[in-house]
Amino acid sequence: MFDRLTDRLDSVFRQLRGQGKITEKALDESLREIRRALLEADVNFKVAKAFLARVREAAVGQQVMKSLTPGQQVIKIVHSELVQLLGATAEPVRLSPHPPTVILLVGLQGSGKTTMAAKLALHFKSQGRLPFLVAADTYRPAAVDQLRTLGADIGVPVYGPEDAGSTNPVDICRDGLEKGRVTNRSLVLLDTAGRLSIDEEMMAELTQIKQHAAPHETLFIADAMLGQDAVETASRFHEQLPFDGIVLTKMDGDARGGAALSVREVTGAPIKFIGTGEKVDALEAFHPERIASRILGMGDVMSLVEKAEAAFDKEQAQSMEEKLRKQRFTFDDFRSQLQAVRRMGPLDQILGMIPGAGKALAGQQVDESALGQVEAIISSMTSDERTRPQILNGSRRRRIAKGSGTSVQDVNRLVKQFGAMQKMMKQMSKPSRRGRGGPKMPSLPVSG
Ligand SMILES: Nc1nc2c(ncn2[C@@H]2O[C@H](COP(=O)(O)OP(=O)(O)OP(=O)(O)O)[C@@H](O)[C@H]2O)c(=O)[nH]1
Ligand SMILES: [Mg+2]
Repeated sequence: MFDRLTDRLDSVFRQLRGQGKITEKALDESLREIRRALLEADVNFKVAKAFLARVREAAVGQQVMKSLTPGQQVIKIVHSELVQLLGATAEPVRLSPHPPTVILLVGLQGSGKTTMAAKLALHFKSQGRLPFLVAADTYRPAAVDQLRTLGADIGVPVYGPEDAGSTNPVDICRDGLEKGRVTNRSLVLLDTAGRLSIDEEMMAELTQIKQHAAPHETLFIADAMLGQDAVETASRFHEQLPFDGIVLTKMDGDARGGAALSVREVTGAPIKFIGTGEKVDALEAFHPERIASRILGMGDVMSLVEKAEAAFDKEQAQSMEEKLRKQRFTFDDFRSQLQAVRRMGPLDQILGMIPGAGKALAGQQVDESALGQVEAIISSMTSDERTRPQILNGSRRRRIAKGSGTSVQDVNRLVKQFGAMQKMMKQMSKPSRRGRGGPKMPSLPVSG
């Protein structure tokens, strides 16, 4: 997502960076280029225009900061205006102090409501909450089964009518909410039926559900691949049935990102989450600052850090760092890091967030099962072997291979790789070397 826009802006900025002094003419030339890049990214015309007016005003009125070149200042302004455009600060779903929090999902047919209901359920479940899914889609015969299957996959209970055809959605929501309450669920997600376009029947149905279920949050689910059409629909929908937030799905298929860049300004409603794939864990909380940095090519370091923090506990991370510095990294440490990395989610997604890594790894398969093998080998070692790998002679290696269901070659390879890794870590812990061959990061924009 945003790939093309990032490339275009990058070339504008490269020119700007090189200039010691910027004339108004040069500034306008750059702004024209940025405008073209935005329109190419399918950003709403009015939104692009207003955005550039704000950038221009800020740039012209700006005092010359000694620490920054004029080009860098413009980049910084574009970054902070981009953050504003995307909503300034992250607005998470507000959870009710009196559970269950009720969340209503609405949107057009095929926008990804049912998938998103499951994604959100998994998201909240992993935060230790007790989600409950309610299938209030009586429009499509298989809708209830679809949600049941997803619920079973993620281990979240689902309420649905026995006979969807003859039950009305308002009653389903009422019964589902009741079921959620008596079973002490802390969060109830109501999945509703979509239509091909905004029609009276759907709006009447949703308005009724909203009145009766009194949700704490109503989320509008929009397919980002539809670009400006999605923005237009969101805006019309919002006028008839006000919602609290927007969730953009299929961001993985939207290389341009126009919907994400326009929908906040057009509707006034915040984007709360984005869906980035068909799988139930392909969900990201929406952070304007991070998305802006991602668009400007800085990679989504913050999202990565957050995922890592959720997976590693802080103390563990600190003691690991200590060990790295003292070069006492063992197979035990290796194994627990491996486990933590796997908790972060699918590997290819994690790698995609590292600046520069996305492109470098494009098209390469990341083999998750190999990690399982590595874990098995390490688990077959004695604790002495894990702390002092140098004692791993031939007969020990044969025993380990047998115990882990692998071959001696597999064990040899791992021991060799581990040795190489220790060496690399030794180098990384020397500050003078850090970052030399690492991902390139522009010196600007700075945060704030
Ligand atoms: N690539 C991609 N596909 C998605 C994403 N979210 C949903 N989909 C796919 O989009 C299709 C429609 O998703 P659903 O969740 O069934 O959409 P819905 O809004 O519930 O559809 P109706 O109930 O018919 O209105 C499915 O094939 C999903 O797998 C996403 O973030 N990325
Ligand atoms: Mg559905």
